[in-house]
Amino acid sequence: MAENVTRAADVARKTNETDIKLAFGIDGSGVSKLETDVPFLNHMLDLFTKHGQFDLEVEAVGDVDIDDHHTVEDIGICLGQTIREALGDKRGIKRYASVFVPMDEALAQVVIDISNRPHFEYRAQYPSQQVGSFQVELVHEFLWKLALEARMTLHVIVHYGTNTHHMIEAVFKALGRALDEATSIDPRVQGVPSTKGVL
Ligand SMILES: [Mn+2]
Repeated sequence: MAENVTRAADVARKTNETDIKLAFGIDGSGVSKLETDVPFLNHMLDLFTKHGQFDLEVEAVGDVDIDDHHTVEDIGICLGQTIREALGDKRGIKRYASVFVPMDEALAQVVIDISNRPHFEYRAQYPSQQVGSFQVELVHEFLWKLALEARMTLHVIVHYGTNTHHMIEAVFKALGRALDEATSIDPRVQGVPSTKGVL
């Protein structure tokens, strides 16, 4: 990998619905600073950051008086944008990763290809549609926008589980570990890992 390059990016995004500042570092130390009005998302982003050994700072104000939808969606957009920007020309990265993570009775799998082709597949059946005040359908919204903006192929499968909180937690831990592996530098990789020569 390019010598002494810090793979990090930040973004500020303001709309009529949300106002978000987000900073993401790939080669971090697992530390997050999260100020959003969606506590369950804070919990998930904290796990993602810790298990991916990233750095993540989020300051988000949104129209949560309506519901959490716009805030969750727009944080997904911002995180995806910073992942893409931080990766730069993707020189030397492993590109692929497939990671299983259990959380007690739940098992999640996340498969990533940092492909420059946005694609999202999601197989998950949760026993409940609400965790605390958080709408479970927003997990789909977050992950899909993340994959779209990071321009990666993302497959998320929750194989089984009985506790919805555990199941989603396993997804975010697996996402952290998979993204960490796919973005990691393999010294054997010369240039960009594609027979096309570009990603
Ligand atoms: Mn938890």
